[in-house]
Amino acid sequence: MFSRSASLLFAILFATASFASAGQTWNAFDDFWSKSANFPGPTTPNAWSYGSASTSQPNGVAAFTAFTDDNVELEIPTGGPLFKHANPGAPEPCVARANAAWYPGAPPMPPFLFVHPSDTSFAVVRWQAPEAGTYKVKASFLASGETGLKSVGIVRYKESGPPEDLMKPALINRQDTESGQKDYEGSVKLDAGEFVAFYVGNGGDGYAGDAVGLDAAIAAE
Ligand SMILES: [Ca+2]
Repeated sequence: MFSRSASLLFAILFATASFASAGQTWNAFDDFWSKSANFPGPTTPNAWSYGSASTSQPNGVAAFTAFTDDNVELEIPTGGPLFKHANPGAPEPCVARANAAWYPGAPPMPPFLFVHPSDTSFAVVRWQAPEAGTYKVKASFLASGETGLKSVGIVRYKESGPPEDLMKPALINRQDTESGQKDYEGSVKLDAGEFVAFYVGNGGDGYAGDAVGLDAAIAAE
């Protein structure tokens, strides 16, 4: 039987390991980092990153620019309006951590990240494979239902290498929708350092009603 301290040490070693063990999971909501000193911190540091990409790219990932702290929010205030901005005047695009209680009628579980693009950029939540392997990717995009189209999609890609190797077939090609939920579940073989990017755009109809909830988790198989 582990002592409490031994269990804690094991947990720390497991959390900081740079290799992927079968069954290891990465959850975008649980691992969300924040500028807030009160936030307990991600369970797997640096696994996820948050940023923007130009809408001139077909799948919105080729020119990823990491967000500054101003573009991430720790928590959406409970009881806030339905999928409105994290804070009035908050920078966009942005990503925030939202509670299920955030809006009326929200599914009780799981919690979602609030993902909001700008008029000119996708908002991107991405995860980088620590080593080559097969990973199970499970994600749901929940469109806000506000009037106006939004784009959602999932791509896998590399940031450098031969052009034909940079963008692999998308897990979900860009889809423009006004409401409803889009789910994905599948296993993908990834090279070390390859990204799986979940993105939200403005749907091609400009800036209106573009907020989307994202639940994303990845597990090593
Ligand atoms: Ca729109």
